[in-house]
Parts: sequence; C-alpha cells; structure tokens
Amino acid sequence: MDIEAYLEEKRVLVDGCLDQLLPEKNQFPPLLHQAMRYCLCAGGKRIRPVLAFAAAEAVGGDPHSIVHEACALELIHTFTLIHDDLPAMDNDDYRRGMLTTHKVFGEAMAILAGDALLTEAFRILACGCSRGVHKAEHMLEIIKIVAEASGSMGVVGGQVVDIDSEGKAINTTLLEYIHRHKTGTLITASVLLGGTLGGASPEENKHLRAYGEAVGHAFQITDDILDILGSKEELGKNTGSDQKKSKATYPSIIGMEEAKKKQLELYHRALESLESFDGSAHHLRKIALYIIQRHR
Ligand code: GRG
Repeated sequence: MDIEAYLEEKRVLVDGCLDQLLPEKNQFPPLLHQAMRYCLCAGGKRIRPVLAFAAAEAVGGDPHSIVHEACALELIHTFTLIHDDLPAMDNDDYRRGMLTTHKVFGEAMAILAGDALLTEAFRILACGCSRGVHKAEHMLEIIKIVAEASGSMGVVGGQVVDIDSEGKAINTTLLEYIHRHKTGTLITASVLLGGTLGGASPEENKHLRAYGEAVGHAFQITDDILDILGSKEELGKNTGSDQKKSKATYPSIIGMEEAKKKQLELYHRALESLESFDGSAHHLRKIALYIIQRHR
C-alpha cells in the first residue's frame, strides 16, 4: 500500500474512533462538548496516531489493539493547537481550514475545551488497563512517557521558550530546543506508545526513540518551511505568521537551502535508526519521507 493510501486508511480509522470516544455534542454541558469536537473533528493529518500504528507494526504488534491509545495522542495534540491559537499565545484565526476554536466559542470555552481534551486523553490511557487489552505495566509506562512529553520538560517547556524568544535573535541551539520540545516530544512519545504497546524490546524502543526524535525535529522544520512556501488552502491556516510574529525558524536563521539540508539530514538519521528493523518498519520509513515532503 502506498503511503498516501496508508495515511488515509488510518485517518479514517482514527476519525471513527474519536467520534465514539468523545461525549456527544448535545451531552450536558453542550457548549463544552461542541467546542471539544469542533477542532478535533475538523480534520488534521492524524500523524501522531499513524506513527503509533506504524511503530506497533514495526515490532510485530497489532495496530488495531492500540486505536484508543493512539486517539488519546490526537486529543492531546488538538488541545495544544487550540491553546496555541489563543490570543495569549500565537493569536491565530484559522486552523484546519476553519475559524479557530476561540473565534467561534470564545476564549474561555476554548481554554476549557482544551483542558477537557487533555484530561480525557489521560482517562482513555488509564482505561487501557481496565479494558484488559494491554498489560498494566505497559500502560503505566505509556502514561509516564506521554505525561513527560507534554509537561515542563516537553511540549509546555518548548512552548514557553518559543513565546519567550519572539522578537529575539536566538541561536540554533535554542531553536533546536524549541523544536525538539514544542513538537518533537509528543511525536517521539507517539512512536514509543506504538512500540511499547506493540511489545518492543528495550533495544527496539531505543531505536524507535531515535527515529521519533529525528522525524519530530524534521516535522517542525517542514512546518517552518511551509509557513513560508506553503499555500493557505492546503494548510488550512494563514501562512507567513512566523515572520509576522518575528519568530526564529530554521529558514530565518540559517536560510531556506540550509533548512532543507537539515531536513534531509534528519530523514537519513531516521532511516539509520531503523537499520536493525526488517520490512515491518516499511511504513515508518515511508512516513519519514512524507514528513519532509508534505505540503500540508
Ligand atoms: C501539552 C500540557 C501541554 C500544553 C501545551 C499550547 C502549548 C502548550 C503548546 C503548543 C505546541 C504546538 C502547537 C506546537 C506546534 C506543533 C505542530 C507542528 C503542529 C501542527 O501539527 P500538524 O501539522 O497539524 O500535525 P494537524 O492539523 O495536521 O493535526
């Protein structure tokens, strides 16, 4: 199956499961549940769940057994998008081809919808033990990995440094910190979630972590490049926002050509980290390429 078909098949799987997992939009209080569903159901590539599926496959696990847990990753990711778009953060008007959550539901409801998505994600992960599908020790490990990836040493830390660096001349070391934390940690956690629940050995998880770190970093560089070269229609959000906010990015610090070289270097690093895997890591390899070539 080519990678586009694979991504589409998994996206449909995730969308169906998200719809089942989330409270109905008329569930009391309806405003909150509508706001939670609004951005979540607006589309999105679902790349974090897909990475979890592909990692599970790579270690001989069954991707279908981790659909709920993969959806939890998407809830956390969507929460970060909703909060990232708020006036106090990036102040964006469009996301996933629609007005941002706070533009439609107001700031208070956008904050609360994000909070509820994050909390719901951890409820779903905790249910992984009680559903009897996964070993409790694996689920505890996953909860720890996802919490660490999201917290002050992960996404929140990256976001703080990103905001604090706006309008400042920063070096590539600090920029790399922002990329690896704001974006990379949740992507790495997604790969490790699939690997761990798929039954990876410690050695396999070490390689999967290296893969996740490389593609996570590359993913943010692509995001920065698309903010300059991408189309608003394909991206579903305004372009040029990094420059408007005087944000340091790879293209702005080292130039477009060097940024593209860096992407390629990270792609090769991702492939190298999978050298000990056989054809079962086929989709992980293809996703790495997709990540540096994507248009949306
Ligand atoms: C995680 C507790 C916690 C707090 C979050 C708001 C915030 C703190 C962090 C913002 C992090 C952020 C939005 C990083 C950007 C990551 C990124 C490249 C997003 C775009 O992801 P895509 O392209 O989007 O996968 P789609 O819409 O396809 O899902």
